[in-house]
Amino acid sequence: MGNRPEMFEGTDTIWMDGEFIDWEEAQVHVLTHSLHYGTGVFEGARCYDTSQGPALFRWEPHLDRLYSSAEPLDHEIEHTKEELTEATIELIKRQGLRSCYIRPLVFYGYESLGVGPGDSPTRVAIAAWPWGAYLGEDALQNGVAVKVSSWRKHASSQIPTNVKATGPYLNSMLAGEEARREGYVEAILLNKEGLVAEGPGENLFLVRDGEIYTPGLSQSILDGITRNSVIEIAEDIGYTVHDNTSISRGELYTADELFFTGTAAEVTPISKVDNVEIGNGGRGPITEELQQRFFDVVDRKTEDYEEWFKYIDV
Ligand code: PPE
Repeated sequence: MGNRPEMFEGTDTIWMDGEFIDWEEAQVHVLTHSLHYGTGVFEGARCYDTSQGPALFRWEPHLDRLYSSAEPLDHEIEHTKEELTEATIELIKRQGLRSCYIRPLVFYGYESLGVGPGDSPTRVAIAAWPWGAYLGEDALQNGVAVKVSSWRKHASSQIPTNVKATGPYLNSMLAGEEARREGYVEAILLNKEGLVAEGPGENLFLVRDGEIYTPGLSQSILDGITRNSVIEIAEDIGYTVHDNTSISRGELYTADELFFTGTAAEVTPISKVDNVEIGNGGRGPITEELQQRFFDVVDRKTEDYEEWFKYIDV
């Protein structure tokens, strides 16, 4: 095959169903169940090249979320958490990666077709590749212009939103592409009630009068691991964090600061919503402080939060 896409340069191995195989060999049949019905579940985690060497960031919560996402879809993962951890570490070592994004995927394979997965086997794959700033380097400094999507976030009464399943990302894809077609970098989705939910692949935070707000878990959002980390970091600095709120659309435009969090997006400031400048129209001071602190933590420039890291012995 050859001609690996640019995004995946520097990689050569995928772990699939218990084996390390060549990147190009990691193929599935076109009648794979999850390809037709979006019945997979996945994770996105990061390995940071810290001052103490490469380390998985908050690996356990990511793994726990993968296994709990699998439950409502009736997936039975035949591998233990220890096996997947070992596989991931070995995958990173074999490819000589230091800083990378890790994508475990659990999906129904090829056996029978029809909405019910029937005898289709649950298969597991893990990939890891270098992935820099999700919304661009510039985004981390200057923030991103976002559009409030005309698409609503699906309600968790329709498709569970605390489950990281593949199919529901159609909702994210539609919102993101609508925004990009109109020249924005990213979208914000309102939930079925018209309250702020999250970004297509990020949780959202708002700063007002020196306090921090983020939509509660009942607002049809993913229970983001970066969200939880940033809440803890902010509270440890001394900020009041309201993490069980509902935020109205109007509050977005009048916020002092807004920012996204996510494994891929890390801590990304939002500069404008629907072309209305937020605060000074760039990265706000509290966002900058939290972002700086977040990067200091993941680079292991500080000694606290040590329990968030699983070091890889390279
Ligand atoms: N909400 C959604 C809908 C979401 O997809 C993510 C992660 C988050 C919130 C933040 O969750 P956490 O990563 O646990 O802090 N989105 C993943 C996929 C991004 C992609 O483009 O693919 C991610 O950041 O890895």
